[in-house]
Amino acid sequence: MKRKWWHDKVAYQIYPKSFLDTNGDGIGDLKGIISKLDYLKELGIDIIWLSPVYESPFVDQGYDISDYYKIAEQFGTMDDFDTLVAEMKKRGMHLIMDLVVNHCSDKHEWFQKALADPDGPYAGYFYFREGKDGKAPSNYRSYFGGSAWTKVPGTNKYYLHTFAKEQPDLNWENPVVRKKIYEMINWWFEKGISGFRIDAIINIKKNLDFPSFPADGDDGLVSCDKMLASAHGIGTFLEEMKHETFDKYDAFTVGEVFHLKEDELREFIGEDGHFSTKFDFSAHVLSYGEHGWYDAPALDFNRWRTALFDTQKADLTVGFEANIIENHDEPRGATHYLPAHARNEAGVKMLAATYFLLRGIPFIYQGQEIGMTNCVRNDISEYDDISTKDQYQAALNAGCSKEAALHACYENSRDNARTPMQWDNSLHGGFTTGTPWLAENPNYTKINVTDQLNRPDSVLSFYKELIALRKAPEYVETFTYGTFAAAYEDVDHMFAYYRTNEETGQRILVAGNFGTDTVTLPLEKPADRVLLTNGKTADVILTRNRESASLVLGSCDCVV
Ligand code: ISL
Ligand code: CA
Repeated sequence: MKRKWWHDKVAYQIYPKSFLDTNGDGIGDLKGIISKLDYLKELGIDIIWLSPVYESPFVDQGYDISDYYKIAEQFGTMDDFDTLVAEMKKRGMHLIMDLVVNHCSDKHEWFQKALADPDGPYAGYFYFREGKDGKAPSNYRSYFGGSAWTKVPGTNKYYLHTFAKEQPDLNWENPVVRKKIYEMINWWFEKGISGFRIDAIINIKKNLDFPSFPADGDDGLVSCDKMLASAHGIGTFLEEMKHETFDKYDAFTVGEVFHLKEDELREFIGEDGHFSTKFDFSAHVLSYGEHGWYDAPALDFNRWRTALFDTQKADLTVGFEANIIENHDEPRGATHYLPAHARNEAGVKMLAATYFLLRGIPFIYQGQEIGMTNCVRNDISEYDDISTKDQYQAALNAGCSKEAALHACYENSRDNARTPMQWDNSLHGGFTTGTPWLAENPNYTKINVTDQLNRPDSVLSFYKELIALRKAPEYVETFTYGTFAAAYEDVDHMFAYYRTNEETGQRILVAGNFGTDTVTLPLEKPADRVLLTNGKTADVILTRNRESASLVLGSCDCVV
């Protein structure tokens, strides 16, 4: 396997709006990020993924871009951005931006020109189609609810938006559009960034017949996914983009790739794949029910473990996955993946160690490193997110009580991840001196960075040790390139696997007991040493008796 600069790196996602506000307007900003670079460097972070900071009306928190060449005013200036890049370079860190090119904002100049002249060239930047019998061209539901087609005023035409109506889909079939996108990408590379996280990229290839499908809900609509699944040939676009942009800069790219078609893995993340890596969403999709996330089933440990392990097995000879337990679209891992009895510091550390040492590039989402949790709200008005409002309404329409609908939001709302970063125990968790754009989680008094920096047994200190271990010269080869093999799969609530360096024979067991009972695991041979435990060393008993080497793990114990 050809070695790449990013193979052994650790990445961290920043959601700028909620990270740190330096001017008291209640909105996080670039200056806030710059002021925390030393904190991230200390933690051991190499790559920062910055969620969108471009000019935007913020209908979908910046994932609706009105100017790809400008920094949103509330985040700062282009000078601030250049300073961020320079300060990161000084620290040997890499910046990757969010590339949102399936759609732009309806306020983007291109869409405004298309509206002004629906038969002119700019209409060809989007999907404008004639209505059928006074209705939309087909029965697609957008991801944020309602039809994915919205009427172009004063015409019988509709435009396609797989997300909100303020996010018209860009027409990738149009070579002019593709060329403008590639120019923009290269313009950012010239500023010194190292790559991109690529948003909703599976959506760029449409089935141009736009056929209707049988409805999958009472609204008579069908998920856009159905149309996307019937579209073929995305690889041509992705190869062209890579050739015109990423390849020229030896970039690190991570695709937001859902619903990969069969046999496409190598094409996407193989040695010469479209992307360096893609996020493993096999666990995330488990939190979708039949109609979205409001009717999601409770997380089943075995399904979760199987999903992650299947990804590991499939990837082994192909490439690298980007491993995550959180991002800005998902609930907090400390709440979502941990059973009730494990929602404590020991449990959070166990979750950290078990996902972090899987084969692939580990990503940490802001606040995850201190074990931030989901947030209880009493009314839907306390949420901001467009998708949360849609799912809440869908729940009510389906006959759920207000309490049940709010509970679903507590479990799965994207806003759980978007509450302000909890820096200290001062008002608003030290995020702002003003009023935060989204109310903070009141548990900042207990869960915050300052407290954890001062405590050697904190979740934050554990993450530091974990990152240092992953990069330690004597183990980095095994953790980066070593094989993955599941272990003790027959033991209830045991998340365990071996990472093995086939060349040196070094073999490292990672095990976490997510169950309530103490478990004794027989070992093939006595272990040389314990590299890391979650601070409960007293309960982790390694029996070194030659005849019966075994490992005893109490509830929430983990050991490497
Ligand atoms: O249903 C999905 C795929 O089948 C969705 O999960 C979808 O792909 C995902 O929500 C895309 O998310 C990204 O693009 C959105 C934005 O709201 C999210 O924040 C972003 O991560 C639109 O740009
Ligand atoms: Ca601010």
